[in-house]
Amino acid sequence: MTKNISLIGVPSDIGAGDRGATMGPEALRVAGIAGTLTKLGLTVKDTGNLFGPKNPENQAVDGYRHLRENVIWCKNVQEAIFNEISQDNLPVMLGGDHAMSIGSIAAVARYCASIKKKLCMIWIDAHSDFNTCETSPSGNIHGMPVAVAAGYGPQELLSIGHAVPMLEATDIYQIGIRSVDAAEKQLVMDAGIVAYDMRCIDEIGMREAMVQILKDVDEKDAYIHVSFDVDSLDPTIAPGVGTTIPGGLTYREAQLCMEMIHDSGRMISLDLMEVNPALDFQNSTAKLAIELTASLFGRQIFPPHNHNRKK
Ligand SMILES: [Mn+2]
Repeated sequence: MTKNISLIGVPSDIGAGDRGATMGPEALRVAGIAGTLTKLGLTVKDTGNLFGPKNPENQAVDGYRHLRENVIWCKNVQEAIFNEISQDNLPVMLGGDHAMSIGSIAAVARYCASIKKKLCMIWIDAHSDFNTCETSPSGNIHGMPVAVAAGYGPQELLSIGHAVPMLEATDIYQIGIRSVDAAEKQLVMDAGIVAYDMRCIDEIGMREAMVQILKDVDEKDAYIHVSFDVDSLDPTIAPGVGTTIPGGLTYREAQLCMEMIHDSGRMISLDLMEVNPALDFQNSTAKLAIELTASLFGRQIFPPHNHNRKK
């Protein structure tokens, strides 16, 4: 893994139902993301914020809210992230609503195609984000990015990628899922997404879930794009999101997930999404997101399995 991190602020709430994720990048900066990663021995460059259309707060048209504006934002994201990853930097997108991941996935998939490397994605979220205009009750595009990545969606969004699909549905691993719209559920299953929902995590535990996912990724010898929606976390520890759903990941479950992804050495890009300071309490959700990001980049209590040291 590269030691050079590029932070890319994407102050958009264009794809969300609630306003306020526009303030997410600044909340993550204020909570100290650059300093935290620097302390781990990484070189951190903050490239500033991208620009895009303002939120017109319109109603959905033909099943999509703000499709034109989303396309402009996601193209900007794609360009910026491709530029960073091509220079061997590890891009960290500071979101911003989760629709912006259409741009980051497009960039990373394009990069992996250019170096002939397989790409898998770990999608940590309360939601599958696998809606289409037919299944979405709201038309909010932040409920659609996984579908678009897997090849389901309007041409305007699909064409942001280098190919359709950007990556195979069977190379997408979801963790923390507990809210899926009725028609969306069928699509997720038909597409072949590997979804570790909350019941599954209850039953087998985060460790076993991650062992299974990372073994699969190992066998594919793939790089990993991590897309982390803070609404995957339980709302009692992460209140600053637009779509709080009870029964989410605990602090330790989330930490273990991140620690194990780090140990795989396969992560090449990261999205930190949906932090909404307007709904937060004393920036606690941004601070928590940074604690988890530190684990993703190698912060450890002790080296793994240090508890065996006396044997
Ligand atoms: Mn999401």
